[in-house]
Amino acid sequence: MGEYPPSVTVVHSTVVTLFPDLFRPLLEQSVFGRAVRRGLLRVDFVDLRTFGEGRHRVVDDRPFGGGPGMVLMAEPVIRAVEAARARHPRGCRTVYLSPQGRTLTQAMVRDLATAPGLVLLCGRYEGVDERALEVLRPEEVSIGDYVLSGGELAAMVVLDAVARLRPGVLGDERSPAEDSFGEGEGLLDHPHYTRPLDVRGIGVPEVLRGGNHGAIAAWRRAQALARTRARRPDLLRGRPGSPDAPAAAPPA
Ligand code: 6GU
Repeated sequence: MGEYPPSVTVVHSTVVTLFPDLFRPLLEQSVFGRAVRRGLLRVDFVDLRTFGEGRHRVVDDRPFGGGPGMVLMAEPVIRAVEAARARHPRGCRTVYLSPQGRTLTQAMVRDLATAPGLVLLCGRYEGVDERALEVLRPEEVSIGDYVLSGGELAAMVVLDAVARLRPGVLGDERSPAEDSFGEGEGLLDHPHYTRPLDVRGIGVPEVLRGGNHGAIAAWRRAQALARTRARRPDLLRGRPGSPDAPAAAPPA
């Protein structure tokens, strides 16, 4: 029903990582895998190890100043990202996945989806030598306030969220405009039910069993609003009709 944003352009992403194999399940399974097989999406990899130093292709070293863990060295990261960028047209965007980044939102996903290509840099260990970031100037993105052992899972989150905005990826009958945080309402989703009618004595709301589409739509909207108010009141802040919204202008 809803329209896809007309400006969605990302088809091709290149991931810079020490662990390309971690992405295999995403690329082969389910919605994402089907889109890749149909040629709606393309994900390539630059193996950071290839750009390591010496016979052992070393990519990390101990931090100046001491402390635990290892730091990814600047040169291998710079060369790997430059190699990845060379595979994309001008205007491609580089995202460094890191807990220090801006927390990803659906608005950021929609914006990233307009890029002519994405280069996703996955960190590991304690992070990347700051000078690589100074040279590459990537956009730094986090997926939430918790710590993962590397950027790979976060890169998969970005890939999935961007990919499903592309026409055809979800299948014909669905549109991301109807999502929670979608273009439309920015509300949490309403509850869903399927067969059978009775699950351990719990039924299905009567309104969903009649064919009154207006009543169904109204019920779903009310449920979405009530859930959002209960679970994520922050999403309602500033909306018309919410307590802290600016008062409506008096009639002239
Ligand atoms: Cl993007 N990377 C890591 N390592 N941890 C995270 C994250 C990213 N986002 C949240 N936690």
